[in-house]
Amino acid sequence: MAEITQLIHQYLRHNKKFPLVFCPGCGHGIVLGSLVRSVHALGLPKDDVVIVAGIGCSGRIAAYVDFNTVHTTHGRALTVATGIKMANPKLTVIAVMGDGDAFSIGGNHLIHAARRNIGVTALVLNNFIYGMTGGQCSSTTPEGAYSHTCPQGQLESAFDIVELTRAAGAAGVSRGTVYHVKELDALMAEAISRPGFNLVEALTPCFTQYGRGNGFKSAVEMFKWLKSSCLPVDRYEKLEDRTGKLPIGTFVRRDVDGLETRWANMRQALAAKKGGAA
Ligand SMILES: Cc1ncc(C[n+]2csc(CCOP(=O)(O)OP(=O)(O)O)c2C)c(N)n1
Ligand code: SF4
Repeated sequence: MAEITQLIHQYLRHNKKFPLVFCPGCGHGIVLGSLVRSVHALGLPKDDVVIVAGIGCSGRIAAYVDFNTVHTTHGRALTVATGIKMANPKLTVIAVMGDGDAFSIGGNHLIHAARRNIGVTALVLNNFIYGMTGGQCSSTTPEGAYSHTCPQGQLESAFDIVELTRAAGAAGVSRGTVYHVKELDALMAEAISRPGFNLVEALTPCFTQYGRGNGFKSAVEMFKWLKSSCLPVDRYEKLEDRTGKLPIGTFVRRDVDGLETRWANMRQALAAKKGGAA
């Protein structure tokens, strides 16, 4: 308890209104906690950390944490994060986005950030829906699920975030949940530490806009669903019947230099050729 109080005082902005703006039972606050604990565990000075958030309930996280923060426009967090990392590679840059932000309106930026392997950590809060704007379907809404824009059930298939990002070339790809908090903390710390583009998908319940319309009786039931359906990837792979199950853990670990490093190396090589400084 004393440790939690210390983290609250050290990392949260005291002039912000608490409790958080999130609905009761929303998982986003748990992801906020995970973000703070992972930065703390890595011993990163607060002034060296930049949180770049998009627009959405998830983007509100940036308002509460006492790092350098930028609240950008919907779908563009990764473009701003890319610019910051290229301008000052020493900074730890973390882009916080919802599934709509990262994979719908911002999907193009995400695949190119992964392809370029810019040294940014993408933290995607996947609640399968547009939470902030009232429950429209996103590109991760499961086929058949209810949303206000597909009341008869989603006809489109959902992106598999892990496979999409892996195919695009990211250095690291992992998935955790807000039920498995300790594991999520560790996935975050690992992703922040690895050079190149690293994505962490955090499954987080939105009872208000998603659960209510999809047969869950409460937010608690959604947490129970995460508990019963998600399991470590090594155990998942041994299952004969994987119906209704989802693997969590790290799926991709690639040894690459971030774009910012390759850029600096290129400049140095050019300068050496010309006999001047980079
Ligand atoms: C360019 C632009 N298009 C649309 C919107 C409206 N808008 C704001 S948040 C949002 C969706 C948020 O959903 P998601 O990114 O999944 O985050 P969540 O609220 O679920 O955390 C939309 C469509 C906007 N602010 N800007
Ligand atoms: S609408 Fe959903 S995502 Fe937004 S705060 Fe409420 S529960 Fe969380």
